[in-house]
Amino acid sequence: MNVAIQKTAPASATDPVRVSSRLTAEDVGALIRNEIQVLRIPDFISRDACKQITKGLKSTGYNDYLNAPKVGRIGMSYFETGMKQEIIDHYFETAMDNINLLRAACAPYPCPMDTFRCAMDETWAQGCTLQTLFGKKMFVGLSRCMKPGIPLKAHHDMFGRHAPNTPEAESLISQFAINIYIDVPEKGGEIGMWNDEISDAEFLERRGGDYAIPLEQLGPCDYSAKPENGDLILFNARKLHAVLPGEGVDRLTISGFLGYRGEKEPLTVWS
Ligand SMILES: O=C(O)CCC(=O)C(=O)O
Ligand SMILES: [Fe+2]
Repeated sequence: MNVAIQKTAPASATDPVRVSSRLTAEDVGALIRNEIQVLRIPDFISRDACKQITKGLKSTGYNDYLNAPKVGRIGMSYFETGMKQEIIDHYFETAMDNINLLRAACAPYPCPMDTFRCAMDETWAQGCTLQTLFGKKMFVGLSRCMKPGIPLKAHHDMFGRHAPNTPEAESLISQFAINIYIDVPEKGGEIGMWNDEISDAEFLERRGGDYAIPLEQLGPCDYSAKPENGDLILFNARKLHAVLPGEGVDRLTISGFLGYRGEKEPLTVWS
């Protein structure tokens, strides 16, 4: 596949990818203001924690997404509910058990999503809380497993598609992806991003019957970020993005979304 060929963005003040040594409100502000598209924080969790958590996640075991075959996950994404009431009920019924399942898989280390939630809460003036929907707590901390050679096809993430006409989705100003990289291949597995922010209607049309747009249908990505074990990466989930195929090992992450609704509001997290 030649889709991994990327344009290399020049390192300048306008570089869409920023690398920082710790999580700060200033850098999250730069994402919110659209000054940068990707914020990478190396060594957010230790290499020792990554090794132990890798074992815990693998022994817990991955199941495929209900609507994205070949992509393994522990926990459940609200994206999988597809507005079907039965699956929505299942999502909320299992939300707390899944949070605790991830905690058990990470023990004796804290679950990296808990670490992120605390760090974000301490960093953002109005705090960071678990998203509620229909008066119920959502799940956060989905662990994803990408097999070598398999990409996560190009998509954007829009809470509003899955929870339409809800105050929670309608009040969102920005949606960022949160990923903590637990075990990633040395070659491949980059996040590729395109400058395009297409409407959800256009996205749904372009993906057709698939869960996302095959990489072959797009030109090379406009910029990319190569994660390393222990990284925390936040990026603008409303831009078209994909995970390029990795080589050799399974690519394990713990993930969620971060919602911004204005300076006077807390940030929220969910999967
Ligand atoms: O695994 C990644 O690097 C990004 C996955 C993704 O599409 C997301 O978190 O929204
Ligand atoms: Fe995504």
